[in-house]
Amino acid sequence: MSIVRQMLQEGSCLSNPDLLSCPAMQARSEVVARPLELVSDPLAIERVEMRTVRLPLNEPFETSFGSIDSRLIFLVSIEADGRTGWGEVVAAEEPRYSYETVGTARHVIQDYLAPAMLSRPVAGLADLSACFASFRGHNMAKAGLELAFVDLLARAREQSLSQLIGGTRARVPVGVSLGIQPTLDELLARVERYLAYGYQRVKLKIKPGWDVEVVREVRRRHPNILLSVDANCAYTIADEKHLRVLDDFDLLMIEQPLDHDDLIDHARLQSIMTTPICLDESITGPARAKQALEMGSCRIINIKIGRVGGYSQALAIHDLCYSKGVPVWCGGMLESGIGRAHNIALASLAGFCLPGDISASSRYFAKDVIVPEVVVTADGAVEVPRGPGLGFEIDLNYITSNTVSIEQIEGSKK
Ligand code: OSB
Ligand code: MG
Repeated sequence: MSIVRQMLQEGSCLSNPDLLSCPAMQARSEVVARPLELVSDPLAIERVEMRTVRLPLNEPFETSFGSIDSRLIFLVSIEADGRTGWGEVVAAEEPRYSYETVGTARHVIQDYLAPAMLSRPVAGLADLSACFASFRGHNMAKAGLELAFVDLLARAREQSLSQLIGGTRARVPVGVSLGIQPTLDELLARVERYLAYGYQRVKLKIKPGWDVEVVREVRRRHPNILLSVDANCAYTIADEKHLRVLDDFDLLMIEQPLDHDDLIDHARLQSIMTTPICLDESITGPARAKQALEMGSCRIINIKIGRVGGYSQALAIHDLCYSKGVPVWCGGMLESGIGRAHNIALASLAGFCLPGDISASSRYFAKDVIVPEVVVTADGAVEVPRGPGLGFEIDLNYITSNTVSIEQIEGSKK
């Protein structure tokens, strides 16, 4: 039984405005045990490859900041000792969700991060973070390289990513994120479809003009589902009265209602709403997560490896939240299977008790870049792969046939 179902059966979550009171989420005093050795034998990276691949989306994805109908996927691979590790930079083409773009990430990797990574052997994850630390920001660019490094480390040890980072779940609960639709009927049809597939939680993208009435109707038709909303920063504190109406719908959470860098107004909004606020865009690293929790800006955190700058930061936020009994879940960025495989590993950690935005490959693309594709079970879970590294094969032929650009950065001593 999933932890969510368990929490629901205990009757303590949806019925209780304060998720922290769920028995499953009581503060843990024990230290999180993790086999991931932050230190490893020094590894001389020989080459970094950056590649962009255009994958059409099965249908347009619309949020409060715009609509896209294809995804320019940014893959990075690194080579050492005859092995290749794969990562994904989750930046979009335009600076809307975040200031980073495919273009800024390419520049920062090409001119700063890859040269730093190639300049000397890298002795583990902590050393890689240190190598990047003097460059400010550009978390998605840093994370892309870090993901590739962690995949390489896992392959070299013949461990799965999940094993390497100390994951405890064999399967992870998943939900679906549904974009803004041209009509309410189209949204309702998608809600039905994804519930029938088994997804354990439905998240609706909202914006002014597509919010209260939409949520009311979905909730009326589905009184018992786990339902949440994501505003992607579309409101201000001046909308507080309007947002409070959402308290009527027994939502699991409201994600990022206000501006990305405003923890103060989020704290004010949380103090007058019973629905837990979940922060996404605002949480750019462990320090910001600590501030948000101390200020009461949110009660749930969405962790995205790209947004926070890599596994090391994602693990630190997880550990902080786990020790405080704050639920976390794994967000998504419409990744290809490569980024998705990393998300599955992250979501296998103990604190990820709420369903992640980790949908089946077929929810996004006609065909994915990995084999087998990610599938969702009829009871709304994704199996955590056990094979070495990502645990999926890379479909290099398919990647090559959709490649838009490739650049290689070589180390000095080949
Ligand atoms: O805010 O969580 C978000 C996609 C792109 C950018 C931001 C977000 C999203 C999603 C989709 O909600 C999650 C997914 O299924 O990958
Ligand atoms: Mg979000």
